[in-house]
Amino acid sequence: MTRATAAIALGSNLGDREKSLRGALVALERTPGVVVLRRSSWLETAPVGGPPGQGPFLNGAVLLETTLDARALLAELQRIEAKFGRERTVRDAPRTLDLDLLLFADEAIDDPELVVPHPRMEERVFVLEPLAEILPDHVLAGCGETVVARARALKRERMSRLPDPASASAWCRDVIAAGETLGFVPTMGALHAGHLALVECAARENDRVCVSVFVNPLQFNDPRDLERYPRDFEGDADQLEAVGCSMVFSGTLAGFFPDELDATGALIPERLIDAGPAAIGLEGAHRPGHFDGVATIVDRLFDVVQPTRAYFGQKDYQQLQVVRDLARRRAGPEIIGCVTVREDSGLARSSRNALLDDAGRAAGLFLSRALGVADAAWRAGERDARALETLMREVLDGSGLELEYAAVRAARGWSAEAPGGPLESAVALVAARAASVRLIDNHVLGSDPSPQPAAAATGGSSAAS
Ligand code: PH2
Ligand code: MG
Ligand code: MG
Repeated sequence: MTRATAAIALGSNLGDREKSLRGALVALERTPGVVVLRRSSWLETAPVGGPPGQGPFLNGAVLLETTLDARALLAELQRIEAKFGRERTVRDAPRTLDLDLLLFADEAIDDPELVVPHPRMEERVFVLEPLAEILPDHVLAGCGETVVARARALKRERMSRLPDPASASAWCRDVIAAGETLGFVPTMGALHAGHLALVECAARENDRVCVSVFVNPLQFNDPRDLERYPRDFEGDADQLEAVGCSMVFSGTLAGFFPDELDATGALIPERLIDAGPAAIGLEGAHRPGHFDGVATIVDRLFDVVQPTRAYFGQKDYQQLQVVRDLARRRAGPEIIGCVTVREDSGLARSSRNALLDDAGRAAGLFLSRALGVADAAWRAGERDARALETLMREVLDGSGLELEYAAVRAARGWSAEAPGGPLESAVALVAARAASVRLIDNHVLGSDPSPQPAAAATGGSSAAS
């Protein structure tokens, strides 16, 4: 006798729904020629289609083995539906019990009264989500995806693309009012793997994720740098949608600061926020006003989004300290610093890397290499800041880079001041120009992963060859 495996969808949105589904399961188990192999949990789902005003469904799926053929099994399903008071009146009207044959062995049937595989199952989350529990790896004939993958893709919401802070603010308010947590990743666009890692982290830790894309003129010292900063909003948005972002928004300076611009369209100076002591020295010294511009826009973005948590890359180490101080002063949000994402070469991911030519890219590798040398010395016991800085400078000399600083600071209790005595925790920070492209990088000494790629860690001269 041939045995076929079949998958059945169960649904109910009338009467005692759970009793009907459980009863259907028992009736299936008692049907001669049918053995129930697996059942899903029952999932509450909103009604799709059908007359307005009907209540939510309880849906499930069952996998069974049968010696019946497909038509005989269908007749049994209809007998069980009738037993549980199913009436066939209006199409898709509320029903005490609906049993649909989804799959029958690998048969394709196209009769007036029976179509298998079920013709709409690949579009229906209320079918695929329970089915994913019992047949996750089954490949769907229409789309070629597995049941799990297809269910996940259908559940993923369309990402909202909003043009201004006002509409973003309304969207975020609805999310928070619904009791959901909201993760926020502020960016200047030109997104790379580093940004996407922040979004993925935010998506794991929050119900929803919102990203801003705004090239903030307040934080640029050099108008030429602002001018040529890479911009591609639609390209950025497509990447964000693929990693589970719920909403992306952009804006203009006037949109973020209505009524706070002067006649030339610049922000009135008294509106700038003082970034505080964390901004003194290093980046702050080389980019006057930069961190005030960062603090001002981040403070405004936090007002717009009101996030539960906000995510920043550790690549901008000093910025992370500035933002932590800002969030402390404002009493929120929670700030999460995420590990720097590097290319295989060791080069820290940055939007500005796109501006590097081949020579600049080769020179840029010396930054992570210098950090790697400091890291190795730290692991070997060196605790003197000066000595560590000297080691980094030796690597960077002759790199072709125009060095701005190679500094070691205490990692706990950040201060841009050079430390006095031996260090208990340390972060090494470097900034340099490759031709006109300014690059920065840093590493908390002794932390993993090391900034040096495995190949470069062995020999010191690989860069010159
Ligand atoms: N069944 C339908 C139409 N709409 N919606 C949900 N959530 N669950 C169902 O089982 C269902 C539906 C037609 O069979
Ligand atoms: Mg049906
Ligand atoms: Mg149905």
